[in-house]
Amino acid sequence: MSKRMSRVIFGSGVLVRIFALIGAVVAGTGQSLAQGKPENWQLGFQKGVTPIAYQIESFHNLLLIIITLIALFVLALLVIVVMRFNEKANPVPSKTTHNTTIEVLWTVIPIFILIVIAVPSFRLLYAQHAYPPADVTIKAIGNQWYWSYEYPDSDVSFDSVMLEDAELEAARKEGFEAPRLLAVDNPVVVPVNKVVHVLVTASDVIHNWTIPAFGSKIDGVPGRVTQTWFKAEKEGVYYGQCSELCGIRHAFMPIAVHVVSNSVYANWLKTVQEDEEKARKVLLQAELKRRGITNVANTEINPDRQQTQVNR
Ligand SMILES: [Cu+2]
Repeated sequence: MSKRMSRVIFGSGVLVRIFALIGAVVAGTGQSLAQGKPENWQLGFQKGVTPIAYQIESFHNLLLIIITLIALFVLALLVIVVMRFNEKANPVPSKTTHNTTIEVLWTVIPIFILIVIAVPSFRLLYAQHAYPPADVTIKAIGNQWYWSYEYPDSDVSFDSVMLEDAELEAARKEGFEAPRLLAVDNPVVVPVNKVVHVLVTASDVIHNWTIPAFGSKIDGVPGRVTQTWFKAEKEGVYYGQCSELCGIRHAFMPIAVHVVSNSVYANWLKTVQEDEEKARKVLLQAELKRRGITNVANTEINPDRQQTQVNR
């Protein structure tokens, strides 16, 4: 690389500015994003809320830096070749064919780069498959085109079907946030800061159980049980979509997970077996409280008087 070129690339702080920009975009999008669902004009990932999601994000950021540096380096070499070795600038080309030093370098340096990538990559892969003991186990069954869930330890099971537009309106009036194409009639409910194992299977074709904010994504295969795990560290409602082409309504079998406090979870688990409507109210109370909403018509109904207070 010529002295002039290297001054242009490294000396003037162009690289520093590029990384500052990338950093700003990554950090900025992370903060402004709605929690648990995609956002218009989103850049980067949904904000993660599990240890695995954090690890995926930092691995992604590392790779982004490495590929940016490599792309800039290759671009610089191309520019040098075009400028210095075109027919006009260099009418009599050199006949050099081998250079041992440079051949060793272009073999050894990529090996080091791959090792730098491999270490966090295998660490992440291991973490995804090293299951901490489960606090809650859920079975998710993919069907054309909705999900069924079972809580094997509590004898709870239900179907989870996407809300159509008319139903969305009703849910919003009730007080739920209910985003289009993501909200379902019966969401999965799990306690915050607890290890949840999800056993996934399917009844007809291959589906895929995915929650981006959890870093969870696993195929549900008929006749087999696959699994994933997550430990959500923040209360909220988290959405995902079936991520395996499974037929005509593939886009309309979303996954919704309510992460709630231990007491709300216990309350929900108790009520959902006897009275689904009451269980919905438990979730509604929790959601309203979390969002700091006080003036919704029917906020007074609740099973054990634990969530009467919706003020922050
Ligand atoms: Cu599917």
